Amino acid sequence: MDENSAFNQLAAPLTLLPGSVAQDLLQQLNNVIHYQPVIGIMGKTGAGKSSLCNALFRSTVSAVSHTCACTREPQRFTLQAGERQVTLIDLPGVGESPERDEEYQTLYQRIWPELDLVLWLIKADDRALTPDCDFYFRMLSPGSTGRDKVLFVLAQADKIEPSQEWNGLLNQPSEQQLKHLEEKQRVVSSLFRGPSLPVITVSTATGWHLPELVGTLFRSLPARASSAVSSVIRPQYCTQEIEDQARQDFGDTVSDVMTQTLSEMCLPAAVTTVVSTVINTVVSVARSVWRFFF
Ligand SMILES: Nc1nc2c(ncn2[C@@H]2O[C@H](COP(=O)(O)OP(=O)(O)OP(=O)(O)O)[C@@H](O)[C@H]2O)c(=O)[nH]1
Ligand SMILES: [Mg+2]
Repeated sequence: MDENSAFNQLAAPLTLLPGSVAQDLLQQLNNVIHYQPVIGIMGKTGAGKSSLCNALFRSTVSAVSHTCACTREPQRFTLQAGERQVTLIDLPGVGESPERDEEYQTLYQRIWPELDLVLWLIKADDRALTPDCDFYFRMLSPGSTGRDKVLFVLAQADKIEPSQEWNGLLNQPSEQQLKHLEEKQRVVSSLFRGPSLPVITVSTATGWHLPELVGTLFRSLPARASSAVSSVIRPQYCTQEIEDQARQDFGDTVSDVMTQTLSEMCLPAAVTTVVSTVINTVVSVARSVWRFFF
C-alpha cells in the first residue's frame, strides 16, 4: 500500500455521509496529515544547538561553529522525509548584548505562538545563567502558556567538572560528574521557577542521554506534531515506544479535529450520531494506516 491508497482507505467511511459534511471532514483529515511542526532551538552561542540538531535529525541542519559565533539571525531549516516536513528555527542571541537582547526578545515573542516546542540549551558547565534567565523572564510573562513549551537541555554534559573523569569506556559521566549534573539540573529548575517540562542532561559529542532526550521530546510535543517529527528523527532514536506514541497521537488528533468540526456543524441529533460512528471508524483506520503517512 502507498500513501494514496492509505488515504483512500481513510476517506472511504466518509462516503456514507452527506457530501458537504464529508468534504469538510476530508479537509480536516488532510490538514492533520500535512501538519508541519515547528521546533525552536534557543541558547547562547556555542551552547551546542547546531550540533544537537545534526545529531537528532536525519538531514544535516547547519554549520557547527568551532571558533566564531556563526549563527546570528534566526534561521529556518526544513527537514524533509518523503512527503512530511518539519521546520526547525535556530534562535540564537541569548545574552549577546543588552541592546540585541531586546531586539531578539521582540522578534521571538512574535515567533513563539508558531512553535510547537522549544529546546533551550544551556551548556552544563556554564556558570553564568543570568543572561538565559533574564531573557526567559523578559520574553515570557508569568503565567504565559509560552513557558509550557520550553524543554531545558543541559548540553555538553561531558564537559562538567571534573571533565577528565568522563568514562569513555562506558560512555557515561563519573560518579562525581553525575552528582554535579544533578545539582545543575536542580539549579536550572529552581532558577526558571519550576519549568513544566523536565530538565534533561545530554552530551551530543558522545551520544550520552540522546535517547532520553528524544523520549522526553515526544512526551512533550503536542499530539498534532509528533507524527511528522517522528519521520525526521534519526532512525536509531525512533523506538517502538515513540512510534506507538506518535500513532496514538495521530488518532487522537484526527478524532479531536473531526469532533470539533462536527460540533460546529449544528446537525440534527440523528445525523450527529451517524457522523460520530463514522468518525470512530476513521480514527481506528487512521491508527492502522499510520505508517504509510509517516
Ligand atoms: N565536548 C563536547 N563538545 C560539544 C558538544 N556539543 C557541541 N560541542 C562543541 O561545541 C562547539 C559549539 O557547538 P555548536 O553546535 O556550533 O553551538 P551553537 O549553539 O550552534 O552555536 P552558535 O551557532 O554560535 O549559536 C563546537 O565546537 C562543538 O563541536 C558536546 O556534547 N560535547
Ligand atoms: Mg549554531
